[in-house]
Amino acid sequence: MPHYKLIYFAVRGKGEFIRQLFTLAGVEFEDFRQPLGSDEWPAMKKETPYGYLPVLEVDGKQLGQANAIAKFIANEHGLNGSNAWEAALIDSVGIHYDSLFEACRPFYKSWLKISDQPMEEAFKLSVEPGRDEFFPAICKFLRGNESGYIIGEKPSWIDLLVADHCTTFLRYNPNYLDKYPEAKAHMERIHSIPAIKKWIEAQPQTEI
Ligand SMILES: N[C@@H](CCC(=O)N[C@@H](CS)C(=O)NCC(=O)O)C(=O)O
Repeated sequence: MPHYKLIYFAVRGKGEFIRQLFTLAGVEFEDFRQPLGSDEWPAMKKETPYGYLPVLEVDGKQLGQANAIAKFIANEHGLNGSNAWEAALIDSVGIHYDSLFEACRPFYKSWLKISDQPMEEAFKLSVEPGRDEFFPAICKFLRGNESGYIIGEKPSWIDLLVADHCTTFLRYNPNYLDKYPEAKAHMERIHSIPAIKKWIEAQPQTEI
């Protein structure tokens, strides 16, 4: 088994679903959590493939971009759908999610205090419109799939990504998913998978 080192910040953000993916796959990994706002980050940033975290090191070789990391692990461990069609559908949801993540960036910046915009304003002006672009398609997938997963008959990396997003914004605003009950039920379903439940219970309860 290769040595996997997942490098991310000490929050959930775009790293937690990958930690959960390793957990679901039953694969050991080094869970490196860089403290937020540390003086080391600017130098580290220059050493990453794209200037961002997460980065996965596999026996010292680096892979950047959260979705590419997730697909790599998921492909190796049966968590990227059951065939090429399902993998493509999962990919399409991942690309759709990237728009929501970018819409949420002003909120994260405000939370990190690297922008002057009040969090409440970022939530109203950026997160809520992003949510309303994103979740109708997710709920449609969920209504059309008896398995309870977004795509296919078994959990995939996209279930973990979407469920973790829901955790963040339900913590901020318990009404976040009132218009999208299928997504809320999905989050609860994913987070009650025994391995995931156990993992979450052992983690620090960070806001983002
Ligand atoms: N497209 C990248 C975006 C990753 C990203 O935005 N990472 C943020 C944390 S969530 C980061 O590294 N921020 C530090 C910085 O910009 O210096 C991905 O999906 O992995």
